[in-house]
Amino acid sequence: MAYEIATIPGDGIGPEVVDAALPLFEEAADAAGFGFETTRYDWGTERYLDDGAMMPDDGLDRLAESDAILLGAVGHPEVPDHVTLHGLLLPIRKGFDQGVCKRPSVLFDGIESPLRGYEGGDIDFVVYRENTEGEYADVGGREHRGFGNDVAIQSGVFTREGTERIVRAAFEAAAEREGRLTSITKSNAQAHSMVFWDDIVAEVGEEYAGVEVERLLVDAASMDFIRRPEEFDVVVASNLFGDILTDIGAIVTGSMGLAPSANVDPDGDYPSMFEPVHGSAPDIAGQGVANPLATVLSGSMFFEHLGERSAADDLWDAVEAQVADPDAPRTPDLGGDATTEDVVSDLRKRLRG
Ligand code: GGG
Repeated sequence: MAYEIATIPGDGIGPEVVDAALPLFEEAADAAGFGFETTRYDWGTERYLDDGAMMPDDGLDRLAESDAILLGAVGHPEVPDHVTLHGLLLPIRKGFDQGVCKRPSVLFDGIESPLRGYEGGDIDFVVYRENTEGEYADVGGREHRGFGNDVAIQSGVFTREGTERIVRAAFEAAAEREGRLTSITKSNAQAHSMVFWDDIVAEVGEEYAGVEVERLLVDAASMDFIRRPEEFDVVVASNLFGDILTDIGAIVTGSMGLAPSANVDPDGDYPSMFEPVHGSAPDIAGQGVANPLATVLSGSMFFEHLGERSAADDLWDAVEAQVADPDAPRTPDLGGDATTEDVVSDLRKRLRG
């Protein structure tokens, strides 16, 4: 069996972490007895600056041939972020109906949380983020530009189908994990969309009697991700809230450089996409010190998604063992002075056992 993996290294440190992680994926696949081919798409802001588009018109058609997509990062200091995001990342998430975004936050042994008194294993939750609509819907516009009375309108879009599928995916995950689900909204202020969300959580929840449901407003949740992160198990949130909260989840578990993610089409009609949560980090791009671990863990998530459990576990376990080892190399985001390549060489040895 050979899978076809599309890679989009993208901008900034994206190519560094993707190039670092791919040989490790090969090690894990070899050991598990399967192969994969990669097709690299050099789409991103350099292309935009040359040709005026982040990806070609038939970009999605080309990606559709693959079994999964590995994305590095999107964002460039010379181009506004809404241009780069809407030119590459969001069209893939929306065009491939990747409505379920999974973002685990795990405090590994050996990693120091900025929160006092937390040790490895104390924090372990996963955020289910709605991923194709909500506050990220491209609905709105600007009028009267150039006049003093200009106006901007941006609407959120919450469909029953989109909300139900993320809520159901989160309930399923909670039923398999610790049986606790936290739904995060701002229903007190957004009395249409977010009360609709609450209604759907209540409806779907009737099918999951064993799952205990907690509801939090996003302001309280932001506080509680810091005050009591150990109490969360599965969290479900809208697109924007999920994006913001997972940065908090990443930092309380040590670093953005350790946070992986999966953008999944639950129906399997299109390839799902896997990416580190971090962005392009232009401040450290080109220095060879980007932390590749979030990308390696994202690779573990895509192997798991493809049903290759052994390769997925090998990658995850190798990262866990590395960060638990006080003598192992660490990149500067984890307090060390190692390079990306140092981390990869060490992981390669661990994968070879
Ligand atoms: N690793 C992908 C990346 O560059 N993410 C940066 C970002 O701003 N993403 C926005 C989002 O996930 O909604």
